[in-house]
Amino acid sequence: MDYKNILFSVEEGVATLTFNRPKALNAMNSETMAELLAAVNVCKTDETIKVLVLTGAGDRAFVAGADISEMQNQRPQEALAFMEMGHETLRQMEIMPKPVIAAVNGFALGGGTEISLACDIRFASEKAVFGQPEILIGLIPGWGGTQRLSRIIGMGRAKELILGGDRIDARRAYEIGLVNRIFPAEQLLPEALKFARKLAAMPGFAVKMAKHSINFGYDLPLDNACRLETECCAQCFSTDDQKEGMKAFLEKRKPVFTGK
Ligand code: CO8
Repeated sequence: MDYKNILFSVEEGVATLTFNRPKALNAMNSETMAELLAAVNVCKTDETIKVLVLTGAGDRAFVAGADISEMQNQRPQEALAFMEMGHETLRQMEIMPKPVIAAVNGFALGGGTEISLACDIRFASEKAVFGQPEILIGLIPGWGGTQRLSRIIGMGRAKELILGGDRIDARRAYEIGLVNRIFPAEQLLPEALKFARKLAAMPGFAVKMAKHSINFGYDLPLDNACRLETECCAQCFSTDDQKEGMKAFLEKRKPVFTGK
């Protein structure tokens, strides 16, 4: 697929997807959402891709939300279709059997915060700004914000952000557990890529099982969730990488993983 609104490249097992509509602060229109879904599908099926990193073009924004100019005149059915498309894309990305890192380099508002919430790990630049300002334009979050935000930062804090519509800076986002780490702006992408390369070198099946167990165990009763973990962990014992990892440990050498 030829992309118009994103840049997509792959190096050393790491795919980098850059939202590339800087004049609109990388606002997500339906065309960009379709491109994100297409790129997620490439990441899922291309065996050379081990990790996906998302970031925004320019120095101002990750994604400043869903495109308000596109949404302005939508009728409820059109808005519903746009929302469903966003939900489908973000869920596909969230459950993809490979890690996804958001490198949030500026405004991540509304749909921008929601995209980051569907990533496994959020790194932010000191300039990053998060928020769910939908209430200020007569909406509520429509791409998972009311659900994923409360699961990540807790219900009380999620309600404060969603009902109040305030923006928060990277420091506050870190304090409330919305972002994993903060970096000076120029170090954000290099650090995100460094961490991505580290994950790319991990035993791929174990990475897949860890993500699966966390994602699908989270909403289960504890006994069922622990059973799921047990099954995922047991499956790792069928891989060459498990044998190599344990053998290397006992031989006091670095393991050589093959992804099998
Ligand atoms: N959509 C469309 N265009 C945008 C958006 C956006 N979300 N954000 C910024 N832009 C555009 C501006 O219109 C402007 O364009 P132009 O130069 O042509 O006038 C350009 O980007 C630069 O923006 P500003 O001039 O406003 O720059 P400032 O530095 O003054 O302000 C802000 C930056 C604070 C980021 C400001 O642009 C802003 O508040 N943007 C909107 C943020 C927002 O409300 N986001 C949430 C949108 S709703 C949403 O995401 C819901 C998602 C799921 C629901 C789906 C329902 C169908």
